[in-house]
Amino acid sequence: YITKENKQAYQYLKRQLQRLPRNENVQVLVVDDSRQTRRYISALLERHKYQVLEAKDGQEGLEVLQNNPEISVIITDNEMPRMSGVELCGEIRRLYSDDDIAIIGISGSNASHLSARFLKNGANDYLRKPFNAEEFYCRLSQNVDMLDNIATIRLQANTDYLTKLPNRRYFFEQTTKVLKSKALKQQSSTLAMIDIDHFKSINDQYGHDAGDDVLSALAVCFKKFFEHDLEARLGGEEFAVFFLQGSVEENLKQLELFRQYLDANSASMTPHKIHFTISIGFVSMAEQKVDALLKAADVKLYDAKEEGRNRVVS
Ligand code: GH3
Ligand code: MG
Ligand code: MG
Ligand code: MG
Ligand code: MG
Repeated sequence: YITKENKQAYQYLKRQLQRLPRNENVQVLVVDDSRQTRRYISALLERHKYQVLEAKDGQEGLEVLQNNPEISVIITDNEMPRMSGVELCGEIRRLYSDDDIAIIGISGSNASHLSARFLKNGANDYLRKPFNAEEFYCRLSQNVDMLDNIATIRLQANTDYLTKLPNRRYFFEQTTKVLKSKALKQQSSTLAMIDIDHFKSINDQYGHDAGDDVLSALAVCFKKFFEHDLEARLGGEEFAVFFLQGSVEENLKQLELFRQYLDANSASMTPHKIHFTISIGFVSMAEQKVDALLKAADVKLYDAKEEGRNRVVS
């Protein structure tokens, strides 16, 4: 489940997984009204394997940006027809965070205040033409490093270290956003709380590391079964799924299949061949606070435990 906020983070992850030289996955947009300058800057970028897109003024730059959401760096001239570079900066910052897109202003103008105007309007850096190619590469690379660092930290802040599932913090942030947009339309929300049965005795019998293996194995299944929904490890051996698609009946059926699948297959998922089961509390209601949804699901989960575990209660 990828949100716009995590776009950069996942791009970073993708780059790491594919082990591609970094630049090959970095899209740079060059905005300049002079075809000659555009070509010169693009050639510099291509020499270092960056992916390059071009636009001939700010207006076109915005259009290219909207059609290419993976662009992460914009290099822009200032004096251009229709929309200047400084104006373009302002527009981009209205639409995109500086955590996602870096802007480098470039101009041949002698106006000494131009660098300040670029920076005040949201540019991250500024170069005077003619510039030295080495300096150009260094500044560009530092800006890409900064974006990568932010992406890494953001991903780590949103991910549970053991299971690599989204964590509680991410779950609350994202569901709160979805609930806010649903509130306007008076729609109901569907959520499940999932808890491993007798997990304490798994730890007691096989050790804490084996318990961790169970948590990780369960997380892999979560990703498979709830690919299009928002699943998270809330803490300990408790998980939640916030459904983003399907009818209530379909969601409930999917959870029942998940429960059955684990009951039948969990024993082959870990080195110690530990058979484990889960209990599930399920709710679907018009509610605007995720806490309230979780609380309601927790009541159902408690019932599932009381009624003998390894079941879904709605
Ligand atoms: P129930 O069926 O009622 O849910 O019983 P339970 O034993 O699963 O529940 P209980 O809340 O009594 O115990 C949960 C245990 O989960 C206690 C805690 O030590 C363990 N636990 C929490 N986080 C982790 C973890 O990250 N790794 C491991 N191995 N154990 C954990
Ligand atoms: Mg110009
Ligand atoms: Mg418990
Ligand atoms: Mg438990
Ligand atoms: Mg528990």
